[in-house]
Amino acid sequence: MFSLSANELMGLTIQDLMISGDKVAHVQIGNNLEHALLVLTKTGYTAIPVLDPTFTLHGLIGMNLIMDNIFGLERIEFEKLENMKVEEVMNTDIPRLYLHDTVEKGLDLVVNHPFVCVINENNIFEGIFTRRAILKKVKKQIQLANNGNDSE
Ligand code: 2BA
Repeated sequence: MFSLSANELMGLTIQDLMISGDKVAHVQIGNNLEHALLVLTKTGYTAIPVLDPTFTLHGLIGMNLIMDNIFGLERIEFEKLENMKVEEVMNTDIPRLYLHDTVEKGLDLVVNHPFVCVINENNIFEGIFTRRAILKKVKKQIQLANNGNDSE
């Protein structure tokens, strides 16, 4: 058996574990669905943030939203990819985290969301908090606790 110190983890803030904005793939307001599909396909991510030129966060766009919007009753309406803008289909009802929020709050949100966007008090995008980042940290803590117990 091992004892895992929750204090170590809970003392961290979102800023300590987030992926910074410059490393996050995104699309911009005004981009069409064709461009969004290209970015999603090339990066391999299923959903990414939608920002404007000032880096203000507006929503998320994902493969499922794009596909859902181009399926017509009788055929796939490929022309919509060029004609529709990301802001017409993006999801704006998304959770957000602030840089100084606790990891506990982030953990709560990533139970139901693969990642959560991190913003500052002016709604400017700072990065994302992902399931992977928190799982990596928990794994490290478990290994440390295990090693500690081995040497006792
Ligand atoms: P998904 O794209 O559905 O990816 C699910 C998981 O698959 C990721 O979990 C990661 O472990 C792996 N994965 C997918 N694409 C990858 C890639 N190109 N390189 C490395 N690993 C990849 P998380 O890392 O926890 O990410 C959760 C979600 O956060 C992703 O969901 C994606 O929507 C978003 N995301 C993560 N990193 C991103 C980035 N740099 N830019 C934009 N979005 C990102």
